[in-house]
Amino acid sequence: MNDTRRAVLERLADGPVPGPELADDLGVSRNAVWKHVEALREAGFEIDSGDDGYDLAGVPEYGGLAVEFGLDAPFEIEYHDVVGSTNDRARELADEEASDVVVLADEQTGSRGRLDREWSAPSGGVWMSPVLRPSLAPASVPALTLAGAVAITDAAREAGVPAEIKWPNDVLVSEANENSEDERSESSGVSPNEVGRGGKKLAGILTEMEGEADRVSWVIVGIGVNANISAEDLPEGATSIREEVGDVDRRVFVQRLLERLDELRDDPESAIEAWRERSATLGQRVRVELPDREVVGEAVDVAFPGALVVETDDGERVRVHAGDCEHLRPV
Ligand code: BT5
Repeated sequence: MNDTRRAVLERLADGPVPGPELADDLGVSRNAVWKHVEALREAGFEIDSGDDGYDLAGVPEYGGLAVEFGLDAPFEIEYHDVVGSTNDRARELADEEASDVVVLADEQTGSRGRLDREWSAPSGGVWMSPVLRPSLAPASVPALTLAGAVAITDAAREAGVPAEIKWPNDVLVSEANENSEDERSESSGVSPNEVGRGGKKLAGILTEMEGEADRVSWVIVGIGVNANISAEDLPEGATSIREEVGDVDRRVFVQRLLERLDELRDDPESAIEAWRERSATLGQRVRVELPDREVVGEAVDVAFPGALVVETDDGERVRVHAGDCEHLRPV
């Protein structure tokens, strides 16, 4: 948001203020004040003009200015009703040197998961891609995925959803309250009855970056949360905030998520510590699919900058840096 417009909003939020006073305080013309007020009205803010001056009577439910208003983190929001992929749009902005901009959409028509998998993103979700330029070494960037997962989990818990994190990038509602029959799978000599994905998937993260060997240029932490969406509009095995507890105020949800991400983004150690506390994976028997093999054992820790430490049945400790992880039932 333009700084003057932000200042106009902040003044109006404190109570009615006459136009001329506002113009003097902000050092702009009365005509400029009027233009800002009109632009804010167009964006959905209800601004009354009475005898006492302009007064803020209502904030739009969702959208760029709505999220920026009252956001306690230094992000600008670029909002779209519909976009192909927020990550793709964020990459364009990153190429134009943008920083601390968040692409936010109500609906995506071409969104991606990891390894170019399809990601369903119907209207009602929280689909967002912050463009960050962290002061981290490239090798530390995976910690930002963990920070994103912590931020999603905390925002979801504040909304009443008992969310947990599954390594590396899923936020789940654990199957304690769910019927997991449909989530079992077969492979690798483990009985299908032993296997569960660990719960229903509420959110996923797709982190992309550009940089040189010793310097990060940008990182995009693409975050998809199934917010106000019904189960029939999502793939099997998915859940949403609506399904768990009813619709959430997405404006507040996005604000909380970004404020938490902002706290953790330059502090990978805290992100990892917070991740451990919210993890559904640690202590579980897991199977991790790697491109060339699979690792089965107990997930005993997550190590900097985000590797899963698995203790195999013959006592070997293996660090896994990327892969798909399944939670197995105890033998
Ligand atoms: C992910 O991939 O979980 C990363 C998803 C990232 C999506 C965000 S939305 C904003 C930003 N813009 C983008 O274009 N992407 C990011 P992965 O771990 O590979 O999981 C993908 C798998 O999840 C799919 O193969 C489906 O099985 C399942 N899936 C697809 N859509 C889903 C949904 N809405 N909810 C839960 N599961 C889903």
